Order: sequence, then C-alpha cells, then structure tokens
Amino acid sequence: MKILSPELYSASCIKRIEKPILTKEDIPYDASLIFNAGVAKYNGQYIMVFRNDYGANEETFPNARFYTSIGVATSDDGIHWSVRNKAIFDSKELLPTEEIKRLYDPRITIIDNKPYLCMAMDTRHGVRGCIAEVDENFESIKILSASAPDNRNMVLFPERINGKYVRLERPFTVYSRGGKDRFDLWLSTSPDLVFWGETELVLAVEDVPYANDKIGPAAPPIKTDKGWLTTFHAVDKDESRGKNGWEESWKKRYSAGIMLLDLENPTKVIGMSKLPLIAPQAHYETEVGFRQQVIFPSGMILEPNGEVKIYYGASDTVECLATASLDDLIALCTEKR
Ligand code: BMA
Repeated sequence: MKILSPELYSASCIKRIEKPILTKEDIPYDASLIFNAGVAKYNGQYIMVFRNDYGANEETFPNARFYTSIGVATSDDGIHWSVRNKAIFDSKELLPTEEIKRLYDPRITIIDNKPYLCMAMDTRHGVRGCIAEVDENFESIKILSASAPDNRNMVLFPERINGKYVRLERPFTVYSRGGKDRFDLWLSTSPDLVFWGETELVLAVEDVPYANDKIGPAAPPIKTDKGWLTTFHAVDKDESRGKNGWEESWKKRYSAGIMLLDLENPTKVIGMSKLPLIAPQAHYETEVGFRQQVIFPSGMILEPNGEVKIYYGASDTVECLATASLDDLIALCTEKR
C-alpha cells in the first residue's frame, strides 16, 4: 500500500459555510446523525433528501439498534432549511422479514423535469444500489431498478447521452482486486433506467494520488461547456489510525475529488485535480462525530452567477455546504501541475 501524506488540504477556491447547515437539532422527529444528503433545485426551490441514522448515541453504541430514515427539507436560498414533519422512508417501519433492510445516501437527479433518487439499499442478501422515482412533492418513492449485490453507490447524469440514461457507479470488486479494498469508479448506460449495461471503467483508485483504498461517485455531474464536472469520494486507509469517533477504531479518511468527463463519451476523463477538492479540516469534520475524517459530497448545484454549491456529509454526523466558482473548479481539473 502506498504511503500517503498525513495532511490533506482543501483546494484554495473552496469556501466553507462556517457551520453545518443541517444537524439533529433541526429535525422535528427522532434524529441523531444527519448526513450524505441529495440536493437539487426543483420547481423554484431547493430540495434536500437527507439520511438520518438514529436510535443510538455515543453512550449506547454499539449495543443499541440503528434505524435509518430519509427526511425531506426545502429552502429558498440553499443555505437555510425547513424540515418536513415526516420522513419519506423509515427503516423502523419495515418488518424484520422484509428483504429490504434500509435505504440510505440518497442523491437527487432531475431528468426532463422529473426527480429521481439513487440510493444505497441494504437487503437481507447483500448491499444493492437502487434507482427510484419520486413524486413531484417528494412524498413517496417508487423503486424502478436495483443492481445485483455489491454495487450500492451510484449517481445519474441529468440528461440522456446519445439517447441513453447514464450512471456512475462503484461496484465492490472483492475477488478480482486481490482480496484488498481496491474499488474503482465505473459507468453504465440504460435505455429505460431499468436495464443497465455497456459498463466501462472511468477512474481507478490508483489514478487518485490521495486514495489508497477506494473511490466512488459523489454528487450527480453538472454539464459545462468544457465537459461533465463531477465530484467523487476518495478514501485512504492507515492502519495506525485508532479511536476516531464512536467506534473502537476507524482507519479511513474520506476526501472529495473533482474531475471533468467528456460530454459525448463520459467514460473518458478529460482532466482531474491531482489534489483533493475538499479534505477534512474543520473541527466538525475532524474532531467530533460518529466517524471523524469523513467528507462525503452528494449534491452539487450550479447557480446562474457561476457559483457552485457543494453539499457534503461530514463525519457521518452533520450536513455541510461549501462553494466555489465554476471557473476555479474547471481550472483545478485542467491545469497542469
Ligand atoms: C461509506 C458509506 C457512506 C459513509 C462512509 C463513511 O461506505 O457507508 O454512507 O458516509 O462509508 O462512513
């Protein structure tokens, strides 16, 4: 395993909103860890679907049972949120015999003015990724398709490319990569959001200088005239890391990366920043929470003035926002270093 720099820093163009934008205190029902939210602009407002792991706290962990709900919040400015009184999904309501155990890490993509969610789905027979449609009020979810197990992390592009729906995904290739965590980012296409194929590798973990473990899709890509701009999460593991959050030991660090993909053939990486876009640095990203040192982006919005809002879960505990200009983000992907 290659040795990685102990310190990682966020790109200088990244401006953090100085405190988390959504925490358990904002939730009008049982809530504990609020993170990894999908965010989009839809019908004149910002809409967020967020993950809430609840039922345990630092004192009761690991003996108390975790439940996961998916909540909905709306906003006029993308910064201040009003949370709906009821979650759209709650694993506590599932029967123990049901095949699905929970849904989590929702990402929103609007295609032809219709909202879709990509979610991780734990089942009694493996972790899967599912694609669901949501009604226009974000009140109900209908699952359209689910992957074979060990492929739970996916995002949809906001439009068809060459007539097909496209998703980025990260299968857990447990056997073929030597039994180690070496998990890469792939792309598949579909005529109908149900049947997926034409699967190709996009980016391998060894292509990312600040990852030695796995990479995976983050927020759904945004279209620019230079290419599809897309974030990804990048994980480095260090066996010397010890207690770092609620668990006995947490050895991973999650950072965010950024790259540009070809508009016509998005399996082709046009450019990628050799340094992280967002690395854990703020105290709520490094010193407190369930799993510290975790940045997990899952929403990105391009504003008409060229500002890009990047929403990310921090420490699997709170939801945060950082901004940067589109030009700076593209420069990060294209400049020679
Ligand atoms: C990943 C996912 C994410 C989580 C991250 C860090 O494998 O489970 O939901 O944010 O681990 O714990």
